[in-house]
Amino acid sequence: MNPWFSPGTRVLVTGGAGFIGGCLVRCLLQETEAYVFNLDKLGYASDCTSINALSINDRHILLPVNLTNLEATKAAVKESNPDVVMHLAAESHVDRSIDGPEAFIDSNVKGTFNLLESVREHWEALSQERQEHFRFHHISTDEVFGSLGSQGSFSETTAYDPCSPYSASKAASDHLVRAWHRTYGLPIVITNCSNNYGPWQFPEKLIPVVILKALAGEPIPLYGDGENIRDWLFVEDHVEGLLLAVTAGKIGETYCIGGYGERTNKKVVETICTILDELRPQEVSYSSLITKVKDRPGHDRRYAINSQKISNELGWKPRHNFEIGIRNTVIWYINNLDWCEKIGIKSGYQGNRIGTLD
Ligand code: NAD
Ligand code: TDX
Repeated sequence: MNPWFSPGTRVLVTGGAGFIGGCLVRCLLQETEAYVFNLDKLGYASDCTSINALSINDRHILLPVNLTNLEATKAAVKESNPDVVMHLAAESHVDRSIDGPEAFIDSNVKGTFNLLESVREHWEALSQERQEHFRFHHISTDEVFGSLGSQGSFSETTAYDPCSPYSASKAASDHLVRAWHRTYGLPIVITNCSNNYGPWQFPEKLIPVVILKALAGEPIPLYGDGENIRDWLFVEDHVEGLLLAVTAGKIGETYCIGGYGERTNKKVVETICTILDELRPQEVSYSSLITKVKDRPGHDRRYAINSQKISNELGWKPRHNFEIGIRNTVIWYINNLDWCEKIGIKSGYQGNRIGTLD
């Protein structure tokens, strides 16, 4: 681990009760001696089971705060008195953004604005030495760049062209963060990452949906023709990239993080079915459950990331290839069906199709 997170460093993570934030918090607690302040509104996708289960979690301080509340956000920043802010909190599911875009504007745009203003106030009052080491790291997505044709890939210089309310709200938040650097001098770093997968992902995203539908013997929904392409990255590899970017990245710069894992959705779903056929054999292959359903409105065709900048400048590369990562993920879900059931009940989400405009 980079020595920048020296013992006692105060890291404010927003969205640390979510899928990627949770992985980051666990990594910080296990591999550094930093204090981790976890600001999260504890929404439908939040869960701290994985953090609470760690043997070392006394440096984890949960701050149940909604970023849409400016006063509460200011108080949380004051209480955590951070050396580093890693901002992951966001409404994150494209299908939900189609049904209810306002929540995405509130959390992702207004929430980021409130956080930036609270952090700017904090940063301006720091001693010169702490100011010099301070970083605000904004965690974003490749979806801000829109949709690719069959060739090419996104990089740090790709023009923004978001298509969904979710990606438009993330694009807006990227612009705000960059503006707070250019106008007020806030020392920021931005990362834009491709699709993550792994343990503890809320079961509304493609990979857990497929595993759980298959195990329940229910139709596995494949949107449209199933030929849309995503660039899959194991969540721990993303977290390693985040830690490199925040500790060694250049102020004001953007780093794209991708998995070198381009697959059509059809291929991803078939791969999961093949693994399940081996681990939980049934008379008929799970692939017989794959069902083409109505397409997502505004469905981006293809994402792919060129990660050369973070590889060349910071030495990042993913450690898990898709075959290993997806197998471990399927095994994790098989062994944690009780968690899936609990979070389904707690959130009120039972795997029904959303975001069709019907
Ligand atoms: P997630 O939905 O699992 O977790 C997000 C967390 O943020 C939740 O715990 C939620 O309660 C919290 N949150 C949302 N709005 C908030 C608010 N107003 N105030 C406080 N907390 C709030 O999402 P994730 O998949 O872990 O994604 C984390 C971040 O990474 C997001 O910013 C997302 O845009 C970005 N990202 C995700 C992926 C991916 O594939 N999942 C890829 C690239 C980037
Ligand atoms: O049941 C499904 N069937 C299906 O075919 C679901 C849930 C999805 N899909 C398709 C839609 C996408 O082409 O699979 C692909 C992946 O879908 P999601 O898991 O919803 O992810 P995506 O829309 O690509 O966005 C994800 O990656 C970028 C995250 O949700 C975002 O938070 C991140 O920014």
